[in-house]
Formats: sequence, C-alpha cells, structure tokens
Amino acid sequence: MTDTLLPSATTLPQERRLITELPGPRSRELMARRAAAVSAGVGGTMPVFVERAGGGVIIDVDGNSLIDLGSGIAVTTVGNAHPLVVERIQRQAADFTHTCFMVTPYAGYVEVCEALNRLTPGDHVKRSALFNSGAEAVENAVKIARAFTKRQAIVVFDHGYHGRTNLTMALTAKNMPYKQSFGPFAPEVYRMPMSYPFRDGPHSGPEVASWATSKMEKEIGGANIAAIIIEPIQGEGGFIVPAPGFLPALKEYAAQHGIVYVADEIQTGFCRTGDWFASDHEAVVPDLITTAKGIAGGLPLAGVTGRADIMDSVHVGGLGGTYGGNPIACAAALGAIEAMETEDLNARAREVEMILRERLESLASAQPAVGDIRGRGAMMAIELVMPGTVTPDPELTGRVAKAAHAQGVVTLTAGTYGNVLRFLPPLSIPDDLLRQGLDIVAAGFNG
Ligand code: PLZ
Repeated sequence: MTDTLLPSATTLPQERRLITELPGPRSRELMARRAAAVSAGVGGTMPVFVERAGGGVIIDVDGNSLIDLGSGIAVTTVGNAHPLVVERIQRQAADFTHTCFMVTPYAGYVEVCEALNRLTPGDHVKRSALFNSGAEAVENAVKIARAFTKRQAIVVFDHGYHGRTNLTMALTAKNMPYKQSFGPFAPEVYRMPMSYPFRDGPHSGPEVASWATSKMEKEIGGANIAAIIIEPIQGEGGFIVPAPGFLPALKEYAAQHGIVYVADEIQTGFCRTGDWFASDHEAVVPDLITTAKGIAGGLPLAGVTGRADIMDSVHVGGLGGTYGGNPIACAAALGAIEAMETEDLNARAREVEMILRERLESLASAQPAVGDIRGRGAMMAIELVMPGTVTPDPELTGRVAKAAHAQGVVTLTAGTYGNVLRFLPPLSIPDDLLRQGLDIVAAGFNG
C-alpha cells in the first residue's frame, strides 16, 4: 500500500525561505478572491495561502517557506501530513468514507474510544463518545454531566475558553471577538476566579481554589452544581498555568459534592505539554475529559471520555450526530496516536520546552516588557507588559507578531488582554528551525 502513496510533505526542505515579499502575488490574488467570497466575520492571522506543510514548515502558494510555530492552533502536534496519518486516511478513504456510526458502525470508532480510555488519566473503567469539534465535545460533556447529576449549574473560570457555539460561548470568558452581539447566552453558567500566578501575587494554588470554592458554595450551592469545567492550562486565555495545588483542590471539592469534574484538554491533550494530558502533571484524575485538536493530526475529531457510570447514565440515543467519529477522522487519529507512541512525542515535547525556555529566558533578560514566561512542553508563552508593572501591552504584542509574520514565522497571540505571544510548534520541527523562528520573534522587539 505504502508505495502507492503520494510523496509525503514531511520530505519538504526544513528551512525558512522567502522568495517574495509576504504576501506574495499569488497570495494577494487569493486574498482578493477571499474578500469577495468568504464572510468578513471569519478572522485571519496571516494573509498567506498554503500549498503544502510538513515537519516545521508551511510552503505558501508563492513558494515561500515559513516556520510554523502555531500548528494550526495546537492541532498538528505530530507534524502536518504525518506519513502514518496520511497512509491511514488514504486507505480508509478508498474503503469507505461514511456510513454514520449510529446506523452501521465500524471498528475505527471503537478503536479510537479504546485508545482514549487507555491513555486518559486514571485506571477506572471508562467509556468515550466521539464528535466533530472541540465545542461539540464540551457541549456533550455538559449534557452528560447534567443527565448524570440531575443538576443544572455549570462552573467555569475567568479567562476560560471552551468554544463558539451558543452554550460554549456562555462558558467562554472573553467578549471580543467570541461573544460580542451574539447573545443571549445559555443560563446556569457561573464564572469563578482562576489561579493566575503572574497576577495573583503571593497567593498559593489552594488559597485561590478556596476563593473559588467558597464563592461556589455561597452563590450556587455545591448540591446544585452539575460540573466544574476547567482547562488545566488555559489556551486562548493566555497559557495560564494555575499554581500547584489549585487543580487538585478543585477536584477534591467536586468529589466531596458529587460534582462532575471536567478537564477540557482540547488544547493541552495528546503530548502537547510533555504528558499525554496536562492533568497528568499533578495526577488529577478528571471524571470527564474533552479532547480534540491534536487527537487526529489535522482531521476534525473530538471526544468525551470518562467514568463509565457517568458516560452510561445518558439514555440510549441521547448522544450522537451525523458525522461524529467519521471513519476517515478516526483513521487519522489512530495514525496520530501511533506516531505519538512510537516516536515518544511526550519526550519530544519536553525537549522542545527546553529550547523554548532557553530562548525565551534570554529574550526576557534583554526585553523588560517580557513580564512572564510560562507553559509546559511545546505550549509556552510570554506575557508582555509595561516594564516593571503588570499592565498589559497588547500594542507591542501585535507589533512583534506582525514583524514575525513579515519575516515568515507563523506565531499566534492569546490572552484576555491580547498581550500574550504563544508558541505551539509541531513536535516534528527540527531544533535549529525552532531556534531560528524564536530568534526572528526576538528581533521583532527591536524593529
Ligand atoms: N476548548 C480548550 O482551545 C479551541 C479556538 C480558535 P473547536 N481553541 C481554538 C478560534 O478562535 O476559534 C478550543 C480550546 C479549548 C474548546 C475549544 C473549541 O474547539 O474545535 O474550535 O470547537
């Protein structure tokens, strides 16, 4: 089978190469067509159209080779067009593209659920269900937690991000651009303080958790809460790593009150942080865990995994959807998971962290605007502030990102205050290309 495959994008030269200004003429032409054809409401980070991508590079339609420090927002963790993913997709597409798992099932769906049950934290009996997007997984986690507890209240956190559908907009903290003019939002959603060490001063994780749990107790009542949903490292919120002890204290409160503790690991999951899941770091075992993004090497797939008693509490037919666990997406996931296991990508994520930390620390010593360096594995960020303060500097953040883009480095921003530069390279990026990308970002501070 392998010899019938198209040449893999992983053979692309691993170099930055700019042969036109960015965007080049062909990208500019496509940008004009985009403006005429695509809703203006769909955002855009870079005005550059892609032709191929693999390893640590993205090749644009003008032949420029860009350094990828974004992985399509934490999706292509195994690398774009990974051979194991491509091979499985091609084979599955030739066999059948869709039957609907609810109509006539197929093994790939079951195999992905088995992998999720095996790899997610905890050795209790688990079940999974598959969906199309992260937001859909979070919505289903809420449905499942409500069906199990027969309660309604959902607790989320400051700076949290859980999606753009109506219910997940309610769960998401930030107004612009996610919620503005899109209300009304779903009821019974309560937002609690998040542990944010850079901004909390000297308060410990358990101390901040006790603010949150006493607020839950006073404002909702533990017995009314169906679920506590938290990203163990916040993604869009700015790669906020809670202080040690914060997550375990929340989990303990949930356990005491019969609340379903849901870890949203859509951005942090599947080797991104140097563990299979970020919850592993403090040995927190979630009742439910939502996954998407990195699970399938770029194909749309998402999952909810958790305690069998919770997952099986929903009436038959209560969960589903036409495409959830599409066979091609499942094939891609099995290829991606095989790559993560055979290439030990958790170890690779920790190596990438060392390179990121070393470069970001030297940047911080040269640039007083870098107020904080944080994250884990191949999920690291810097928060930019007015020197010596915690006052956000989104203007500088935007300028540095733009300068990097102009030099062919794909970088993303994040954060409630828009002042976080985040780095999410594919784990297939060569070390020297990663260093070069970070050096170009650093040069953007002086431009
Ligand atoms: N939960 C933790 O990170 C998606 C959003 C990009 P979907 N984050 C990227 C954008 O601007 O839309 C995300 C996440 C966490 C849920 C989601 C939602 O996942 O697959 O985008 O629906």
